[in-house]
Amino acid sequence: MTTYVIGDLQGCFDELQALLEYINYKPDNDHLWFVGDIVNRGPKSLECLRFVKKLHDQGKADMVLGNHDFHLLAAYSGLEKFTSKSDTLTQILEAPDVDKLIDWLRQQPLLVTHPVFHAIMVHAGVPPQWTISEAQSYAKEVQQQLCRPDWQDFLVNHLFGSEPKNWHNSLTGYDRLRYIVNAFARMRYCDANGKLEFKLKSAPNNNQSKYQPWFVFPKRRNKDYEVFFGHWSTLGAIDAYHVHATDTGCLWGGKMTAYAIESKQRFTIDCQQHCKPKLKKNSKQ
Ligand SMILES: [Mn+2]
Repeated sequence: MTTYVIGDLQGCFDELQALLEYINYKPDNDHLWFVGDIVNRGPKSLECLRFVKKLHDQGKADMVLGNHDFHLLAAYSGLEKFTSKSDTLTQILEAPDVDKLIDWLRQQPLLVTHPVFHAIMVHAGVPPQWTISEAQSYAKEVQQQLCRPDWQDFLVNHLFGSEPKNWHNSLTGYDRLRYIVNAFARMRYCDANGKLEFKLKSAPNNNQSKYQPWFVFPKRRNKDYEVFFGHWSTLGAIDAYHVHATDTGCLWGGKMTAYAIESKQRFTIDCQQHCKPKLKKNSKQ
């Protein structure tokens, strides 16, 4: 059995199928990890969502929620201020099976742990001050909230926003949950104590700022596991610092990645230009 970690799909369904063919994916033997941002911006978000759900229902795949997946949950819940011209979510919102798809999606985790290897998957990152077991437990707090019947109230009224920037275990309520979601699903840069910085989105450039990519801090407390993540398309294919970056920019005409955990092999295919939206790169995360 091979566990393949697949980078951000963002509606690039045809490229996903080409990638699975390229790696000779065997549904009965292999397991797929999807790093989140299954939907939005690309042309076939509905197909991507149905495909991942079907495999998950069969016990053949896991996913974690990314910021675009939260965006879909918000759009379904009527949060119009988060809909933008570049969204391609209408097809899902108008699909006959939308309720089932959303009800499944909102119960997905923020962190998945490999059953054998010391490896986890998150969408954006794990703050340097959290141990793996702390991260696992904080991720569950959010999942439990999203599994509650009043999940839409949490999503519409309390989830979105960039505060608090700093984590402390004494944080409570929605502030606590918002930091956890922002760290797992949006973070790129932070300081050594996990203070989040959202204005920076470019690739790292060796600057002397106290804000650095979340994974480079020497005293990071979660280096005992390999951390697989997506979200950061300008970062490139990094396999260092005990992390593996898998968003290689398929949406932007770059590559789509599958990383085989057991054999430590990275596979990529070139992506078609038609998946590339008419947008300035990184104009909005
Ligand atoms: Mn993302």
